[in-house]
Amino acid sequence: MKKILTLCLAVQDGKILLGMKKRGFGAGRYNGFGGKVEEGETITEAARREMEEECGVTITAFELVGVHEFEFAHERGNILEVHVFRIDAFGGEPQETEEMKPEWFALDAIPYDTMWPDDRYWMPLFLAGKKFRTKFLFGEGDAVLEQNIEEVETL
Ligand code: 6U4
Repeated sequence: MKKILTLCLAVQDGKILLGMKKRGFGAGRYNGFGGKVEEGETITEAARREMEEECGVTITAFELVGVHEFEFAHERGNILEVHVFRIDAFGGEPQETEEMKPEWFALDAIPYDTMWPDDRYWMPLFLAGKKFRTKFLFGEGDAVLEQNIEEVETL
């Protein structure tokens, strides 16, 4: 089974916008904004909706830059396919919501220790403006057991 999710990362003036997830899957970690694609919506529509729901801003310029496939050792075959968008412009000011507390980080001070453990491996490609496809297998405590990161021309 495959679940399709979105992950939106806004970069502006040498900073990246992350959110501290306050509840649910990944709570206690900084991450981009996003979530499950709902029935009847496109992946792009889902990304827009999640940015509005989770930090109250409206995307005005974006690009799909990566696709991850995440799998957990305790449930092999259950794939999270996460579509990563770089958000180049948005309307409004990021606001704290019930789900996320937004915060800007300098690009050389990304809080990898409090993020998903895969992020430190692919974020450099993202920050270099590259496109990528990855596969990660997570074990106990979300440790990275296997990883494959491929730079691609198009997605
Ligand atoms: P509900 O329960 O419907 O509110 P929803 O907000 O739709 O959930 P959620 O919170 O499960 O979805 O989304 C998880 C978010 O975490 C998505 O943006 C994808 C992202 N994500 C999941 N695994 C990740 C990982 N290993 N590394 C990463 N982001 C991950 O950087």
